[in-house]
Amino acid sequence: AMSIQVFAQKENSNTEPYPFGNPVIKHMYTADASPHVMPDGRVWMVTSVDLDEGGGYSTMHSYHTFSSADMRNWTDHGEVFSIEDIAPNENPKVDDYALWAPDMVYRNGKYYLYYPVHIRHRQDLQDNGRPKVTTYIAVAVSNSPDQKFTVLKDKIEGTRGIDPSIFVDDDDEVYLYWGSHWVAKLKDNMFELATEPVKLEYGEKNFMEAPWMHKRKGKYYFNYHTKYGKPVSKENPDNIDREKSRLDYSWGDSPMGPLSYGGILNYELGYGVNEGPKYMDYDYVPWRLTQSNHGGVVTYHGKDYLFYHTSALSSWRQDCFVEEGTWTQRSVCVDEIRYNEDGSVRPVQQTVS
Ligand code: FUB
Repeated sequence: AMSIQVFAQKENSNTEPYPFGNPVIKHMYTADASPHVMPDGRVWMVTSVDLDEGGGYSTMHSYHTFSSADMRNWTDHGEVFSIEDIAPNENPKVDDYALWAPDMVYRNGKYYLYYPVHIRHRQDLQDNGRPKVTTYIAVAVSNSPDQKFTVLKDKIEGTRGIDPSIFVDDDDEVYLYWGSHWVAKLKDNMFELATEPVKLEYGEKNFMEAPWMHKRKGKYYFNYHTKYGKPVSKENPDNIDREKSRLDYSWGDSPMGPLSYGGILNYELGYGVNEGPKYMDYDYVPWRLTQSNHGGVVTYHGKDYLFYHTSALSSWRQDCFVEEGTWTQRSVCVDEIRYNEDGSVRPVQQTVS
């Protein structure tokens, strides 16, 4: 059985001791968790799947769903969708399909799985010699979140980009977010835009990907993966990217903006905000490098939980920390979000336990 070594932390902005057992999924690699409370009263998440052996983003070919009633113990409901479901007859020598960050929501008796279609056209090259890439959002449907989904609409017209996420407001309006902070309302049929897409104004210029909206006490919180940081190179292992896995948030009074910048939502394991090493002895923390992140927030029994991912598990297993494999051998983690009196967010430090 796999287990993760525990490194004691001196202090932490989250709950103590770490109640979630991060990463929460240890028998396989998962990323891009999208959590929602479903009618059975459990939290369900759909996740991307990274291969055991890694291999890069083009090897992401399926989604799993998981459910939990305590955020720590998760049931794996297995594969609910795969590349076979969208491109059964494709000749892989022509196009490469990949399944990146999805979302799954319940609506009017059915479950809807939003996924980005990501196609690399091997024979249609850009000027730089690399294959052209096409991306857009599509949706599949199922009667149950642990059953196979079938394609409902193979392209949602008006979308271009990756990372779809759904937010249902208290007035029952449904919003789809995707790509570079695009947002539009969805029609009742869940596969057509009801409004023209708009670029959400969020008060900063550090958006990279992974838009997600949640609401608390009438305020809208929009979180995203930032583009701060430098690349890590094998040749220069000291050139460590301190903020590659950082999530920020912006907030305001409308799900379509405008919003203003709020601050950091999630920062890398072991780092204090803007202060460099703080809690740990870095000679002994091999998993500090997380090459990506992707946030999802769910409110459950009155508390808000942030889902994110790290490379803690794969780094530990490989006993290495500048290994490209870990870029796509990621693991979903959960921590509670705490707020200040004025509603601003206390940054959540990534944990492992
Ligand atoms: O997991 C594949 C891609 O990496 C996602 O779509 C992005 O958000 C990033 O997590």
